[in-house]
Amino acid sequence: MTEYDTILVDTRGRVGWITLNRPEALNALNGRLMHEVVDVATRFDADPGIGAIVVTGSDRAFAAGADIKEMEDKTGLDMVMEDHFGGWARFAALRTPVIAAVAGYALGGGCELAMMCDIILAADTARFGQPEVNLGVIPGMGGSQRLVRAVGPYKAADLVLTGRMMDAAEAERSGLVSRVVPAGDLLTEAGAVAEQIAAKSLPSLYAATAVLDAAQETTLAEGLRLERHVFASLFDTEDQKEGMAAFREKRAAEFRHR
Ligand code: CO8
Repeated sequence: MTEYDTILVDTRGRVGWITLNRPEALNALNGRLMHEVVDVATRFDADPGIGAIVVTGSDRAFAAGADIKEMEDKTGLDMVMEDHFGGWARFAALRTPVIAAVAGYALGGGCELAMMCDIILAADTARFGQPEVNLGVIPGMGGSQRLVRAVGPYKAADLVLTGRMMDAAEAERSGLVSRVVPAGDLLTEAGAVAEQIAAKSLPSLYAATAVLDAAQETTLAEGLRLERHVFASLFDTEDQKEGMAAFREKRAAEFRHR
C-alpha cells in the first residue's frame, strides 16, 4: 500500500483503520492530511473486502482543527482555488460506514470530521468544540450545518458563538456522540462495532448510509419515498434472499456480498 506521511493505515479483517498521525500539531488537518485520508478512504470504499472504516487520532487529540499555520496567510480566493474543502466533501460522501473513534480534542475541523462519519464513539476524555470564532472565522467544514442537525439550533449556537468546548458526557447528552466509553477501551470498542457492521451484507450497508445521509437534507415525504425505493431494490439482491432464508432456517446468514 502507498506510504503516507500524516496518517497510519491498517486493515484488520474487513475493517479499514485510518489513524491521524501529526502528533506535533495535535493532528491538525493540513492539505496533505486531507489528500491522504481521502485517498485511503476512497480505496477502502472501492474494496468489497472492506465493510467498515474506523478513523481515529491519538489519546490527546482526534484532531485540533484545520491547520491554522497553513491557513493563516491564505486569501479567500486561495481557499477556493486550492480546493481546501473538496476532499472532505468526498470523504463525507463515502458509502462504507465510517466510525469516528474520538479521544481528546475534536475541535473545529476535527469536530467537523467526526460529524462526517456515521457513528461517533467518544472516550471519556473527548472534548468537542467549534472554536473558529476565537480566530476571527466560522466553521468551514460543515460545523454550522451538521452541528445544528446533530444537537439542535440552540446548543449549536452556544458552541459556535462562544467557541467553548463540551466534554464527552455533554456531547452524548446532546446527541452528538453515539456512545461514550472509558478511554482505555476506545479502540477495542470501535473495532468491535466496526466488525459487527462489516459482517453485514454490503448492499444493505451502502443502502443504509445513503438513506441516513438523505435524512439530513431532505423533507420527510421525500426521505420516505427514497427509503421505500431503496428498501424495495434490496429485494433483488441475493443477500436479502439469504438473510431471510437464514432467519427462517434459524441459522446465521452467509451473505455473498461481504
Ligand atoms: N493548527 C495548527 N497547529 C496546531 C493546531 C491547529 N489547529 N492545534 C494545535 N496545534 C499545534 C500548536 O501550535 C502546538 O505546536 P507548537 O508546539 O509547535 O507550538 C502543538 O500543536 C500543541 O498545541 P498546544 O501547545 O497549543 O497544546 P495545548 O495542550 O496547550 O492546547 C488546544 C491544546 C487547546 C487544542 C490548542 O492547541 C488549541 O486551541 N488549538 C487550536 C484549536 C482551534 O482553534 N481549532 C480550530 C481551527 S480552525 C478550523 O478548524 C476551521 C475548519 C474549516 C477549514 C476548512 C478548510 C480546510
